[in-house]
Amino acid sequence: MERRSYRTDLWIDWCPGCGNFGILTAVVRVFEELGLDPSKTVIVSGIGCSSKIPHFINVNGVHTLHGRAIPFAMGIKLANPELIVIVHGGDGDLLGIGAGHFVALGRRNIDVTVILHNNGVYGLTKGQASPTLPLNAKTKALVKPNIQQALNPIALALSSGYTFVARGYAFDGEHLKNIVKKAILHKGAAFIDVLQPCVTFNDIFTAEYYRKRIYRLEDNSSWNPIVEKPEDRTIKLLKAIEKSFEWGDRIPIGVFYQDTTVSTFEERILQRIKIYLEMSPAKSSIAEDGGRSVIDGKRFEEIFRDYIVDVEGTQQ
Ligand SMILES: Cc1ncc(C[n+]2csc(CCOP(=O)(O)OP(=O)(O)O)c2C)c(N)n1
Ligand code: SF4
Repeated sequence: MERRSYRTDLWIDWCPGCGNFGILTAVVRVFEELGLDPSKTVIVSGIGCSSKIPHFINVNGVHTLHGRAIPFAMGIKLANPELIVIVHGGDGDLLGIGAGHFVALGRRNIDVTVILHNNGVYGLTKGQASPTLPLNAKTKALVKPNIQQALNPIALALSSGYTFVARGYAFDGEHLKNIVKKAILHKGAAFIDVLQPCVTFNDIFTAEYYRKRIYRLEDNSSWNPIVEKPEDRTIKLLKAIEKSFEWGDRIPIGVFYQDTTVSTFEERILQRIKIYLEMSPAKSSIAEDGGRSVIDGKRFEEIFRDYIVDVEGTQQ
């Protein structure tokens, strides 16, 4: 069988040597290996160097507003739960302006994969300090050292409720590919913090810096991040949070946490609206040909019959 090509032929305007290339390659290889249907796969991004990625991959793509990739992705997934939905964004996009949405996705545990291109700077707008750059760090793009504390993306994802949390490195392609694959196959909100050298504006977190420090969690045979029963959740979560603060001489990559015992938001909706999957919003007409919205009272009543409460507060 001929291998499907997921790359568009658009010219890529990332700087030569940028870590985004490694992420693009890893994602495309996963799509090839899984043989994803391009019409059922959607990449959603905000604004930034990293957010140009939907243009380079031959599946459905939406290049949205700065910080708004996650709400678009949540809407797409809930409107059509059959789709595979993947968000790409920078640390400025997802953890600065978009931080509230980042937390909301974790709390809901919607089956969406978020891939953070973590370069410690706002690349597209010329290197300002982003939410992951440590306090007092001074990159060549900054006039003075950074005046703000850094966020810990892994700890934030874990405490927000993401049920798959991992870290990859843009230039460890095989390892990153395996993580992306696991994240896409995971049922629930998945987050990957990808260390992505920005060769133009960040002269601290370079490939050389990471090469000396990165190690793989799975090389330690006692590391088991998978929650198999709800009773194990707290202990595994605490171990993962503790591990997420390891940053300095040694930087772990790999899966920090995976919990398949938590219901997804889609499953919770299904419990309340039995025909959600057959009649998800994407399968229901919302407007007439002329654009006038359609409110089908009968169908509405069918769905919400058990939930309609009259003004006196008695259930109908
Ligand atoms: C509401 C809004 N604020 C600010 C901007 C300007 N802006 C565009 S990209 C960007 C930062 C991108 O940085 P990051 O998200 O870290 O992505 P990178 O370019 O590093 O991949 C900013 C501030 C914008 N487009 N919209
Ligand atoms: S500015 Fe940085 S993040 Fe943007 S393309 Fe260049 S190297 Fe990559």
